[in-house]
Amino acid sequence: MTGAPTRVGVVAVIGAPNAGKSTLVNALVGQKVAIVSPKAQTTRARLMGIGIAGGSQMLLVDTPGIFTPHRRLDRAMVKAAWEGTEDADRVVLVIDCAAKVGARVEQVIAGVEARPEPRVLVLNKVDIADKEQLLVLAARLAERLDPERVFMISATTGDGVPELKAHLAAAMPEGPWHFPEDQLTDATDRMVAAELTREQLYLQLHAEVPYSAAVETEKWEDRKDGSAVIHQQILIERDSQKAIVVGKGGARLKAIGTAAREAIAEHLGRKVHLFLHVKVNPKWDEDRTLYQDIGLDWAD
Ligand SMILES: Nc1nc2c(ncn2[C@@H]2O[C@H](COP(=O)(O)OP(=O)(O)O)[C@@H](O)[C@H]2O)c(=O)[nH]1
Ligand SMILES: [Mg+2]
Repeated sequence: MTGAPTRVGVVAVIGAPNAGKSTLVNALVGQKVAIVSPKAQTTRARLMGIGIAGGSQMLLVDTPGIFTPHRRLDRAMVKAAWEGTEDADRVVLVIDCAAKVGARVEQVIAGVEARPEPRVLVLNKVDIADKEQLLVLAARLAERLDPERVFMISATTGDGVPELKAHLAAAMPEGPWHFPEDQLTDATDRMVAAELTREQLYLQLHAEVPYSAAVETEKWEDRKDGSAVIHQQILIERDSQKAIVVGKGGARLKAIGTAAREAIAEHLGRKVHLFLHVKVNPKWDEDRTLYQDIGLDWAD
């Protein structure tokens, strides 16, 4: 190494639900740390992914989307999203440029506009966007937000991501790294394991069921043979949802368990035995301890 200084800083990734924030955080980390689904509001808590480039360690805060909150859980999510941007060294505003700029996106833009942190504008999903529309949108938003830079990227194909990453790395203040080089996230394995199972609920269940579900890792045993035995509880609000989660002859729960087990094993790099239990608790949205488990503050 030369005597170049190390850098460390916080990058807050903010945007409307489904803009591609979690996909972008994973792309900047270079490995999957945040769960992703086509359904809006998959991300619930603030999660930090850690990206490294050119002597810089970037603490990437993946936030829940900004939207109009209704339930207590929704309020906690939106609060966590804005709090995630406080004192960030850079705020990355992610806009889905293939979608219409509707009221939800407007809400985020107005919120970012009012904040003092330096910002970078990211127009995501260029792989499916109309090029002309993209340029018009870029010009309009750049004028309004006066960002430090505008990037047009695809978080899924990786197009434009290295340029964005290099820019953010250079923008971080000098300082010693906060985490060991091989650490990719601040979430514990228990939390990531619960998130990976929750991701399967979003991918495999329809309609409202995943939104009214939570996953908790209840028990974790590391075996001598190197494998992990993990018990998780899937909390849902109604009996009728239990039938959906379990499926005919238990087929759906089995498929959820198989896919989640594979994802958790890949994350941990070792064999996993996963046991899922479905529990109906109409009031889990009002359970304070669960908020801690999923990394959210209780929002009154
Ligand atoms: N075509 C395309 N889809 C993307 C891109 N980035 C994200 N997505 C998809 O958009 C959906 C929402 O992504 P996600 O990262 O969960 O969005 P978040 O809610 O902002 O965290 C998922 O289905 C992603 O696969 C992109 O660059 N191009
Ligand atoms: Mg997300």
